[in-house]
Amino acid sequence: MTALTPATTAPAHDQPWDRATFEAALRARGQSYHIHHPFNVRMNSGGCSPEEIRIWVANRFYYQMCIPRKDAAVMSNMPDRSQRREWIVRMLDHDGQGDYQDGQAGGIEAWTRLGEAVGIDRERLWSLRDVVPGVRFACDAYVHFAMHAPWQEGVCSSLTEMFAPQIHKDRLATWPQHYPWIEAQGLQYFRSRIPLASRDVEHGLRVTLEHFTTVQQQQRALDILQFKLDILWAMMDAIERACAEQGAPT
Ligand code: AHQ
Repeated sequence: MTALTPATTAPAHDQPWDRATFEAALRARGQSYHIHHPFNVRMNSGGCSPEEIRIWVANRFYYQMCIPRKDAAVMSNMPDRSQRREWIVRMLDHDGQGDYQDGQAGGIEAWTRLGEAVGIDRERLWSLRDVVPGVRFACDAYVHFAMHAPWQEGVCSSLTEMFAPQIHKDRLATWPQHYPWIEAQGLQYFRSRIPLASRDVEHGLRVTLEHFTTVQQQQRALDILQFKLDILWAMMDAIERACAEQGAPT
C-alpha cells in the first residue's frame, strides 16, 4: 500500500457509511480545494500581472503533460478490459487523436493555445524550463502514486475533479473582464473541461463508492483525496512563490 500521511484523526465513524454519506464526506473535502488558494482568488479577481499569468500557465502545463501519463499508469494496473475501455478516454482527451481542424487536437494542444494567448510561444512552453521545483515535485508525486497504488486508488485520486467545473467556470466568467489582453480562444481549454470533468467524476465516483466499503477503506479514500488536494495546493504555493521571487507585483 502506498504510504500517505495517516489520517489526522481516527476514522470519524465506527460503522461504514452508506454511499450517499460516503460521497458527502468526499465532497466535504472541497473546502481544501485550490479554488480557495489565495493565489487562485487573486488570479480570478484580476490581481495578477501578465507575467504572473504566464508563470501560472507555464507551470500548470507540466501538470497537464503529467495527466495522460498518470492515466496510463492507472490503466496499467487495471486488469479489467471494461474498466480500461472506460478509462482510456481520459488519455485521449489530453493527448488528442488528430489536429485542430478535426477538433481532435486534445487538451495539451489546447493548453498550448492558452500559452500562446498569454504570450508564451510553443517552444518555450514545451521546454518546461519555467517549471519550478515545487510544481515538478508535486506532479511527479501524482504520477508516482498512480504507478504504484491499486488502480481503484488511482481512480479515487482523480476525484478532485468533483470541484473542477466551478474553477473552470470561474475563469471563463472573470478572465475576459480582468485580462482582456488574453485572446478569448485561449480559454477554450477551460470550456472543454466542464463536461469532461463531470463525465470523469461519474466514473470515478462509481468506482470509489463501490470499492471502498469498510470504515478503514473509506478513511483511506478520504486520505487519498486529501493527498491529491494537497498536490494541487502545493502547486499553487510554489507558483505563488515563483511570482514573488520573479519580482512580479504580489
Ligand atoms: O484540467 C484538469 C484535468 O484535466 C484534470 C484531470 C483530473 C485528474 O485526473 O486528476 N484533475 C484535473 C484537473 C484539471 N484542471 C485543474 C484546474 O484547476 O484547472 C483541476 C484538476 C483537478 O481538479 O484535479
